[in-house]
Amino acid sequence: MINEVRKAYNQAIFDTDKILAMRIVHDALDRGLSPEDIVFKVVVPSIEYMSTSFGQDFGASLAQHFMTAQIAALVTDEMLSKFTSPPEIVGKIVIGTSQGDFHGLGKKIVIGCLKAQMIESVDLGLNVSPEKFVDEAIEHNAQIIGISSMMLHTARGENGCLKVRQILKERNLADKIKIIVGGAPYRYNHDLYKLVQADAWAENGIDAGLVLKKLLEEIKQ
Ligand code: B12
Repeated sequence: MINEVRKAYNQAIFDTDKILAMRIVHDALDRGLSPEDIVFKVVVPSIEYMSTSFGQDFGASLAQHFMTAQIAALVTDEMLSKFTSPPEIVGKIVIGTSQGDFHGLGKKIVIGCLKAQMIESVDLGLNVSPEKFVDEAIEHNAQIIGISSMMLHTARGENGCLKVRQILKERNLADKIKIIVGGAPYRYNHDLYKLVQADAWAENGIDAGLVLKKLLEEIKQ
């Protein structure tokens, strides 16, 4: 059934038909597909497919990308509220997009993946200042700060991860709070996370959960 749903959803997205896309998702739920499967096996692959087509100029327009993001955000929000409750939380992260960056979909997907992996996430939203990342981490007693950047200048810029690192050092928190980064620029340059002084990066939400669990272990030691 999953292939059939994915194909129908992709076509609806390609036609930027939000109503049809939502109907396909709801029908799939009624037919027994789990909210997790809908996010990870239908929505995420569809975004990746659109991103690849965009990169390779297969005819997908920016408007279609925008609609993919809009519909995916809508579906993801609804599905997240239906995710099976995890039995035990293993750690906590505050996560947002870096200052000046309004690309929020990747972050949303990461939060969904982390939720499924028993990591509690506090969504700080878009365009988050370095001070806010640190203040909120302290406020929520989070061990990890997650910074999502889709543009090179918001990843490398002086109001991104580098500044968060500086504030953590100034407040003597570098051993207690770790930083994980992610987003398109890190996928193109796997060493970029070191340049911006993060502790780690992850390519997608599933990997983010695994990397986070390692960071949590390091903090405990
Ligand atoms: C959709 C989109 C938009 C939408 C955003 C909608 C939304 N609500 O998010 C809109 C149309 C609004 C938009 C606007 C702009 N965009 Co735009 N956009 C894209 C596009 C096509 C796809 C991004 C996306 O949603 N990808 C899908 C998600 C799921 O992937 P992802 O974000 O990478 O997330 C995954 C991983 O990276 C990882 N991850 C993400 N975050 C995190 C965080 C952590 C902690 C971890 C561990 C992992 C992780 O896990 C995620 C799930 O698997 C990209 C091109 C591309 N192919 O990437 C351009 C792109 C990012 N945009 C770009 C640009 C330039 C802009 C604009 C400046 C355009 C303009 N002139 O106005 C504005 C900037 C607005 C701003 N200030 O932020 C450029 C950036 C270039 C650069 N090198 O800096 C790109 C690369 C397009 C291009 N080739 O030129 N954009």
